[in-house]
Amino acid sequence: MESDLRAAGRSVRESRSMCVLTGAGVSAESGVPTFRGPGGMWRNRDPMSLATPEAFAADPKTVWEWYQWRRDLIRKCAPNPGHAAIARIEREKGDFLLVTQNVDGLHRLAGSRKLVEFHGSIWAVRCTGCGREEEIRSDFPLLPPRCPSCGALLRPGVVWFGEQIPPSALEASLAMLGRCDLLLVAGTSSVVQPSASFAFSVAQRGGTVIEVNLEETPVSGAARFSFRGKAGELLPAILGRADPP
Ligand code: BJW
Ligand code: ZN
Repeated sequence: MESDLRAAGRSVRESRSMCVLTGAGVSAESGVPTFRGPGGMWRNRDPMSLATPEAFAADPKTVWEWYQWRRDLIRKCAPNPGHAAIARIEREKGDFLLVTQNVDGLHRLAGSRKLVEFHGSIWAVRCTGCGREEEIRSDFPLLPPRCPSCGALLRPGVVWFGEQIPPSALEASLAMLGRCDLLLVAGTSSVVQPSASFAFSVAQRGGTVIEVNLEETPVSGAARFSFRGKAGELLPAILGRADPP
C-alpha cells in the first residue's frame, strides 16, 4: 500500500493534464451525509426518492424541507484535508479540472477554482416560472418558497434524476475527459450516470485512473490504483499535503 501510494503520487506529479472527479464521500469527513449507505436516510425517506422532478411536483414542501435541513447542516461544515489537497494540486498543474458531483460548495471554500459543479449547487435557487436564478444562502421562512418577481415556486438549483447536466459543465468535463492523462476518482459510489462512466472512458484511452474510496465500486476494476480508505487521509498522501492555513 505504501509503495502503491508512492507510485500513485509519482503518476500525479508526472501528469500533464489532470482531472479529478469527486462525490459525497469527499465531504463525509466534513460532516455532510452521503446519499447511499448508512446515514443516508432522512425521516426514513430514501434520498433517491426525493431527488426527482416527480417528487417535487407531487410534494414541493417535503422536498424543500429536506433541502432546508441539508442547507442548515452544510452551512456549519468546513472543508477537510481532502478538499485542501485537491485545491493545492490545481495550483501545480497547467491543465486541470475538478468535476464535483457535490452540491455543498466545500471545494470552492477550500480554494478550488478550476471546477465544475456537475449536479449544480444547493445554494442556487431557480424559479420554475420565469427561470430567474440566484444564489441564496439564508433560510427561507416559508416553505416552499415563491419567486418575488412572478410568484411561481422556487426550486433548488441542483440536477435531479432524469434532468440534463448543465450544458457548460458537461461540455467542459467531456473536453477534459478526451485529453487528460490522469483521472482521480474520489468518494463516489460510481452508480450515477453520466459521471460513473468517466473512469472507463479515460482507461479506454490508456489514461491512468486512481480511485479513493472506503469500498470497492463498479469502477475499481478500471483503476490502475484503487485505494481503500478515507479521502481526508488518502488524498493528502497521494496529492501532497496542503500548507497549514
Ligand atoms: C468515502 C468516505 C470517505 C464515504 N472517504 N470515500 C445510463 C444508464 C442508466 C441510467 C442512466 C443513464 N444515463 C442517465 C441515467 C439516469 C440517471 C442515472 O444515473 N441513474 C442511475 C442511478 C441508474 N442519471 C441522470 O438522470 C442524470 N441525468 C442525465 O444523465 O441526463 C441525461 C439523461 C436523462 C435520463 C435518461 C438518460 C439520459 C442526472 C443525475 C442527477 C443526480 N442527482 C443527485 C442529486 C443532486 C441534488 C442533491 O444533492 O440533492 O446527485 S442523486 C445523488 O447521487 C447526487 C450525487 O451527486 C449522486 C452521486 O452520489 P455520490 O456522490 O457517488 O454519493 P454516494 O452516497 O452514492 O456514495 C458515496 C461514496 O463515498 C461511497 O462509495 C462510499 O463508500 C464513499 N465514502 N465516506 C472516501 N470518508
Ligand atoms: Zn419567477
